[in-house]
Amino acid sequence: MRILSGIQPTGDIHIGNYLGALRQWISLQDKNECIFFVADLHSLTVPYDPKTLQKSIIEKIISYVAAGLDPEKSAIFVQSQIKEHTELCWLLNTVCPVGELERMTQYKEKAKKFKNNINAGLLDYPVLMAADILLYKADAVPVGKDQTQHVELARTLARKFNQKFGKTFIEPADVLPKMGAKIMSLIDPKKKMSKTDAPQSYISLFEEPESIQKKIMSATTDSGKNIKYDLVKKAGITNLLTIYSLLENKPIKEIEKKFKNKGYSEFKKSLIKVVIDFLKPFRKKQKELATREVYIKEILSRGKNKAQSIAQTTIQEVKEKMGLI
Ligand code: AQP
Repeated sequence: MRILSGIQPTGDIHIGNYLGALRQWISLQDKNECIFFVADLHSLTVPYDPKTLQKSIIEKIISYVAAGLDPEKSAIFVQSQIKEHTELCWLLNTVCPVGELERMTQYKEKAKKFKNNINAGLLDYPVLMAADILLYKADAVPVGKDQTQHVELARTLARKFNQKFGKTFIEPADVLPKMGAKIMSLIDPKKKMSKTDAPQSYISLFEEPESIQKKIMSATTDSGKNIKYDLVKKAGITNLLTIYSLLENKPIKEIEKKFKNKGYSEFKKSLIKVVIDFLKPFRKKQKELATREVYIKEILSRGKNKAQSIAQTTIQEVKEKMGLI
């Protein structure tokens, strides 16, 4: 299968992004043709600092490799370096009903969060994402739960285009992890963990041990005492249990048993150790890669070449089908 996905350079990649998306990418790269990119064009739709964006893009590439993406197995590139993404976005705009975009959950949430910057790009984000996917005729898109609505739109647009202009695109499937598709904020466990929220709400993949300790110790829980998985009554503890279970690779039941009759503080202290130990090799690799500028450039250049040749072939086909010269 051809697999494709991306992450925006909007902030630090956190354990939610890792457990929802990156971890799947890493396990899929052995048996599939994988293409992963940094979604820099998407990140322009929310307030950002042009002076730090380039640095943030490169940091994401480093994060991908430090977390376990293998550039020998996966093509890795930067979205804005392949102009066909925006070209296909425009062409798909012409088959996309505006109503489909206005009902998108992410659009509504971001429009609320960034009230003073509700730009057309924010509304059009899902069409660019459909273009990202359809350009490479990807079979499957590994994402967290918040992105499934957008992958569904990619399928809708593929179908609409195929009906109007003849079979061109594959309808891509979304691939979600069984657990961890929606890791919640440490401050507000009713909200998803997000890069653009306050730093206390997430743990970055390269977070220092002292900071991990502070964030977990102050993570919101309920007023009870039991370490029990209960999405409705104990959202905070349930979120921490999920993180524990995924990082330790142990079933929730086993962790509940381990902490039976023990308090939240003991559980949190144990979780701190689990998270610190799990992230330690990532921090080490990230530091090493940060000094290897030439290697990172080489990865990007190889990824770009591969992406470009697929993208150019698809755009040519699409333009011909749409009657363009
Ligand atoms: N909390 C989460 N739990 C599981 N998966 C998640 N993803 C995001 N948050 C969680 C998945 O990570 C990938 C990153 O997507 P993105 O960078 O395009 O933006 P996003 O989905 O909007 O993620 P963030 O972290 O919340 O970023 P901001 O704050 O910029 O909006 C996607 O596969 C996503 O599903």
